[in-house]
Amino acid sequence: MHTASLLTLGFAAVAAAHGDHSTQKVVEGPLQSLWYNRVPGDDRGAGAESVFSGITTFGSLPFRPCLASDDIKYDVAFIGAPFDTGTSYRPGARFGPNGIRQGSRRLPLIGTYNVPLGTNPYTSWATVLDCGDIPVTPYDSAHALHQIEEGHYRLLSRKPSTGADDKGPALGGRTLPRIITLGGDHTITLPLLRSINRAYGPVTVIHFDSHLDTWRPKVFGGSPSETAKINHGTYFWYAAQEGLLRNDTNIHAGIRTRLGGPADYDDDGYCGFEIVEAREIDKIGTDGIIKRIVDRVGTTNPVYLSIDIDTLDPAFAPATGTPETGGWSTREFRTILQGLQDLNLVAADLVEVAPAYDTNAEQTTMAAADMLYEVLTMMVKKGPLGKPVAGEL
Ligand SMILES: [Mn+2]
Repeated sequence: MHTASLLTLGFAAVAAAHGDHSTQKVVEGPLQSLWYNRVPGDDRGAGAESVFSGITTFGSLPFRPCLASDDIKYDVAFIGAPFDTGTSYRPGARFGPNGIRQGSRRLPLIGTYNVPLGTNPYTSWATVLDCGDIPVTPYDSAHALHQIEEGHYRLLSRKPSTGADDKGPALGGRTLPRIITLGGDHTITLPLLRSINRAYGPVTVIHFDSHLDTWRPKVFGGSPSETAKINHGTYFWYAAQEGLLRNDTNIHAGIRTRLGGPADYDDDGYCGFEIVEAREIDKIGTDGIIKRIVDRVGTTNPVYLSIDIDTLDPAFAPATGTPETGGWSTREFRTILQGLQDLNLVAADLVEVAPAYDTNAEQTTMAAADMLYEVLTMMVKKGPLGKPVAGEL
């Protein structure tokens, strides 16, 4: 008798012994350790695969096709926006969502408890999912931005898993889930803020970047068309024009770009941002950077957090569209992010990861994943939003 037949007979015998006549497979026996290839300390649910096998999701979180069904509920959702037709130098950020997921594979190994923040974002109250990517055309930027806004709003506007029936004290608002978007070049933040605006009205923005991104369209090559005017250096100018930013509460941090001239800062003030230069860390340290941000944005305003991976020095994150030397280390940036744990973060993005320029050690995508792990942990530590929404919902 063949080995395969012996195995089949053995399997049937086990099923019969348990009186199980259903089609469900019996998960026991000598091969179980082969079917569930997990390492000790992996605290994800039963059935999870080892961190180096299976389909890649952010931090090995469960994948659900959230855009296909409003019945899928979550408290925090990761979604990709694979768009890079707004780049001015190196393209390739359309592969950012895929790259960040690959760089995040190791997150659950050993355990997911965040020591500095004292929270485990995987095993606390929140349902956290990877919802895949928004379908984005590479041929038509204007249409792509529309796709990103509508895809994001579809995820943002449904009831969360937890606290869905909690009513805010005013405006008939209700609790919303939080969305973390994997870019994509930085242009995507404009449609993401348009979606946020529909739910919350104008929000406070914390913008980590080496560049201002508030430039008037004329700065970028004469703007041959309306579509070309909206790109990864001008989107905040448009966001300000459209009233998406809450006045006098916004801040850039990590800035160290060259300028067309000092007048660029005038435009920036017009857009409602304060500026923390990257080099300020040498004088005021991470505590000083954190204080400047928290003093500016407050702890009650709904805050949108946008992280350009080029905030980090190219020594730590070389795989990005427009790298600038003189940036923070991954240690410094993680400490700064952890210092924002008391803020009212409603959504976030991490953009400009272009994996084709990375090292074989996945240096940039690993850094990006770790920054988002800090963001996820802060959101979970803060608890359900429980705030009224002032927009169309
Ligand atoms: Mn940038």
